[in-house]
Amino acid sequence: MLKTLLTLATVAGIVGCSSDKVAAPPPPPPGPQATVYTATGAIATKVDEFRNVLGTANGGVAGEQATGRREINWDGAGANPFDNKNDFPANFFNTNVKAGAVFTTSGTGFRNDSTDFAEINPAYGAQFTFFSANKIFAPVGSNQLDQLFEVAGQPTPAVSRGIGIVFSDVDVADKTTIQLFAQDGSSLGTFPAPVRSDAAGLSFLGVTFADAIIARVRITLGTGALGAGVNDITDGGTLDLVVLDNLIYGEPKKAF
Ligand SMILES: [Ca+2]
Ligand SMILES: [Ca+2]
Repeated sequence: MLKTLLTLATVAGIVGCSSDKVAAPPPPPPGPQATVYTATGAIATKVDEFRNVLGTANGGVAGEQATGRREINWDGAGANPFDNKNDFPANFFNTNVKAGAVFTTSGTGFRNDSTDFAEINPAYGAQFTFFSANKIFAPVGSNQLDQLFEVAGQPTPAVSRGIGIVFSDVDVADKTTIQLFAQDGSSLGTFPAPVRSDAAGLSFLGVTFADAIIARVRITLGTGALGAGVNDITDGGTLDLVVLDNLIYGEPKKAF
């Protein structure tokens, strides 16, 4: 009798579970579809392809343009007074040059460098290289920075449809990334830069959307910050050090 009761209880339990079964919630609606461009080694062809996807170069023309792209290569003479120091102005590329980009970092500043950062650590001269001659860029005291968009020449928040970045010396997979955020702060995805495939060590990662929806770009460079006593993982150190060169982005459009 006891066995029968247990059996019935078991069956009842199974039936109970079955009747309590709740349909799985529907998957969240898909986010905006990203198109990703990557290259390593000889990256110039892919960089040009990305430029062409975004359209005409708008340089430092003030005011929102209907179409096209902006590009920061860090190499202009206007930046010379700030080069090879640790206080490159965060808003240089929307005040001195009206290109609609401003930067923030949890570190102590930014450095535009014409020596491959060899003045920070002589070993870096052999570690990093430029894509566009001859300056490259990194935050100081951090390996992370954010790029925000503004209407060119105005302190007006803006959004962009795409961002592409040239990196120097990506050695570890999935650590150097671009994370994109919409105007409401929601993530549009995190995209890894490809590991370098040759000694020159350049990598390219670009992401576009159909519409201008990117309000913030979080750039994470390898696994640690540059420093006098900090060597790259390929040079006796424990961190993957990475810096960046060209930033290419869709025309910043006033955010509403
Ligand atoms: Ca450059
Ligand atoms: Ca590295």
